[in-house]
Amino acid sequence: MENRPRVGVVVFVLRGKSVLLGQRRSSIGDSTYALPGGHLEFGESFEECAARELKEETGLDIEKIEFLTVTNSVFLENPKPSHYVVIFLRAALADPLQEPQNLEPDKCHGWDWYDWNNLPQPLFWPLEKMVQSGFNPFPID
Ligand code: 8DG
Ligand code: MG
Ligand code: MG
Repeated sequence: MENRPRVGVVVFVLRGKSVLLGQRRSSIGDSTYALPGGHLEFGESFEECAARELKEETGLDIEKIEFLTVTNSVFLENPKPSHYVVIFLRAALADPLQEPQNLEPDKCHGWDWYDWNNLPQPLFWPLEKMVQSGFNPFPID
């Protein structure tokens, strides 16, 4: 396949002061903690993509999906370099009591909630970069 930038859509699922993260199993960012998400499909809105990827990866249902920011990242660490424009959204659980399942165990070691002020290490580097820059996905109240 021709090497062109692809579009990723990822979502901060917010629950109280926590966010949902999973430890990746991938040639990109292997074993680092990252947000749920994946590739934008033809004809999809960002919100549809976030809800679909989250459902496929964790079984969770979300609502109040909102745009936060966009990044432009080149990944040189795997054998074939890749380049992603990534849309970051946030959302709330449709049912606050619903717990994530690891529905793609070949791609993730497991999902869990992590306090924003006590995030696990190592974070996937694009996420680490955002945190280091002071980015915060929570609404100001
Ligand atoms: P799909 O086949 O299900 O569509 O894709 P996926 O296997 O779920 O893709 P992914 O790797 O989870 O996400 C696509 C790309 O988005 C990933 O390779 C790099 C980029 N990306 C970031 N930050 C994050 C993040 O925090 N989480 C995820 N999942 N991807 C991210 O730049
Ligand atoms: Mg996926
Ligand atoms: Mg994914």
